[in-house]
Amino acid sequence: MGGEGVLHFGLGAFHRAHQAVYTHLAGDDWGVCAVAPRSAGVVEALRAQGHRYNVLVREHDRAWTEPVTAIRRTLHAPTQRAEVIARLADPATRVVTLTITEKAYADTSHGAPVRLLADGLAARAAAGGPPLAVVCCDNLPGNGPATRRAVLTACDDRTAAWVADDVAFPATVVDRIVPATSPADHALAAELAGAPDGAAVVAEPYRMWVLQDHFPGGRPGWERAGALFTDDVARHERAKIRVLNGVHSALAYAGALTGHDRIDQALDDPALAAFAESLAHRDVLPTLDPPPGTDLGEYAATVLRRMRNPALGHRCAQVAADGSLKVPIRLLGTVRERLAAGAEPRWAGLAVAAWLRHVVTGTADDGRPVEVTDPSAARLRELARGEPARHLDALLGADDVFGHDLPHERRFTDLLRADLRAMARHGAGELIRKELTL
Ligand code: CS2
Repeated sequence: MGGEGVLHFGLGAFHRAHQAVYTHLAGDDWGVCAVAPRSAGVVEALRAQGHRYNVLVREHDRAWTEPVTAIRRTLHAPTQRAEVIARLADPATRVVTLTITEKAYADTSHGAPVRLLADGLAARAAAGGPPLAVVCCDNLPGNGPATRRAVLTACDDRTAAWVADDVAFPATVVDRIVPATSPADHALAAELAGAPDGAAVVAEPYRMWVLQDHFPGGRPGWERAGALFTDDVARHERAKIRVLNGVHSALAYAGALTGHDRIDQALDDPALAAFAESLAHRDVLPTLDPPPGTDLGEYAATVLRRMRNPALGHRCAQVAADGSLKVPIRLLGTVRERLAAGAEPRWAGLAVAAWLRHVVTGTADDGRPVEVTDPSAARLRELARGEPARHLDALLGADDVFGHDLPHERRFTDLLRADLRAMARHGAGELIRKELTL
């Protein structure tokens, strides 16, 4: 094959431990040209070692490295914009994958990945290029259509017409826990691989990828690496986003507020573990329709077991980041469906309250500051400035988060009000202990 075939946007750890691994293991001719939208660090590290790097797989006291050679070329978008556009227009590029984070899909400013993609597709359309697939590998619900909408919004009319006919946006679900690589991980990877590796990433052994098989320009044989192709992506997606990501976010906020640095440490706290179990089993699972052959109870148990892996060192602060974008996707779907079923979303509500307390106060139960990274933190704090009794009403007015429906759901707003009041008085830990250790 000429060129690499796959063009990827977002050179973070997740791509290197997920899609690049699948392409590597597919064992065919396909390779990846990976574009870094902002920082040059990983590009430089990869180039310095011929684009070869290791995934350091860690689980409890077991650790090993797996070399990955699927990335064959890297581009740094801020300094190589023309090359990125040319790659998108190149007929040899037949699949585009994206890991650009939830918040990037609404950003069409100059230099943003979606803008780059739209400009590149304009060049491809103008050259009468062959069809291709654009695959969103971020945790967005309905990620195929959502990406299509984002791209079409950024395109001029002529390109939009071409995109509508010639670009496929298959739905996918991605899963692998890939925390930030720590200095200790780098040292261990170097020891196990026998050489320093500036681009090593750390991951759990588990990985999963479900995709809709809609690739008009062809694709790597990812099924040989264990990917599942199905037309029924939606059921897998809901289960993954609501169980894994929903519980992850809940533990990240509750964990940070109660003084835990890492997700596995939060789960070692019996009250927080009971909270995670209740959220999964009592609120989330009743909203799900199991994918064929899946036992959702077992799935939830596996998810919690994976999160207990202490070797990953996954920090609550990392999972907590960008809550204003993650919470609506991960928890509010569960809240809405529980309400529609006439049930009280007790545990999903508590998770939302923990998020609000985290982002608005930035303070743990013991008075210490917690790390808050969220593009909406300042706006939400501004909303919660006035009279304390009015804070929640003001926050519920953030319709990008709560929509126009949830502020009118008394059952939900009463829960939030009571939980926020209890947390302000006694701390999140005390509330969770009281609710879960009866
Ligand atoms: C995590 C995810 O950081 C986060 O928000 O919930 O990155 C999670 O580890 C992955 O989605 C697992 O597939």
